[in-house]
Amino acid sequence: MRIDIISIFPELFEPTLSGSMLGIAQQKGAVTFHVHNLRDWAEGRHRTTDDYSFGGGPGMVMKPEPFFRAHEAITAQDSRPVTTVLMCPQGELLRQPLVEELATHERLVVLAGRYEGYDDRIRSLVDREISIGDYVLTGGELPAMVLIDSVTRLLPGVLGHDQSATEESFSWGLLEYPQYTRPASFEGMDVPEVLLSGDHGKIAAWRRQEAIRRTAARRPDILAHADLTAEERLFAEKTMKADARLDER
Ligand code: 9D3
Repeated sequence: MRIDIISIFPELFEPTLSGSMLGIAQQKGAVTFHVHNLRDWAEGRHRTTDDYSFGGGPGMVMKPEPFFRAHEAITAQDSRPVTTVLMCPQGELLRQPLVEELATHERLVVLAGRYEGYDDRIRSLVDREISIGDYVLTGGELPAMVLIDSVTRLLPGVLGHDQSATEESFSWGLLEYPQYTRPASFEGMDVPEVLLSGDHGKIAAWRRQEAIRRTAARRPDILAHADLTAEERLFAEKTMKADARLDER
């Protein structure tokens, strides 16, 4: 996969893209990153990329022309078809199924802006608008890096085999079960006995039960879509009611 990023702060990306997982993914040939400075396509002595909002109002708006010129030039650098993503607070929420979909494309062009917003005509260049969550950041750079990290780790050859297996267990649609390492006893807190038993059947059953318990307590929203047996559903409802009673005390 080839990933192009267009930003007015290209230098912010360098440490993330050269750092451990993303740097290794690039060395392995699974992905290439090309970071572009939007200002290179801006006009005038000041290379301005923003302007006042027609109709008035606070905050500056990103001008369309630099994005259109940049997008055309970058698209032409490689013959493979591009999928263009705009990082913006109004976009679709980034969740794992969307990450998996993005990982199937040959080229991504990621637009990461600053200021209050984009001239709306920029959206005509874009295939998907994506937000990373309902909180206010100062720009689209960190969201772009989150997206790139989550997509790159799924590319063929980037993850080891055991990690791909872990991935499958996540697609149970449950949160992770509690994990422990040595020492077996620490400051009066003991590792659950079943994990020391060597009984792999019992261990797998305990982990699944604890994953359900945790998901019921912390993310009832995802539990609703999880793939549970009828018996497991009953257990989930029981633990939710027990927790509700604890909360009342
Ligand atoms: C008038 C309201 N504006 C400020 C409160 C809207 C606004 C504009 C630009 C809010 C944040 C930003 C900068 N953020 C992003 O560009 C962004 C973002 C985010 O803030 N949260 C989660 N995902 C994303 S993707 C891009």
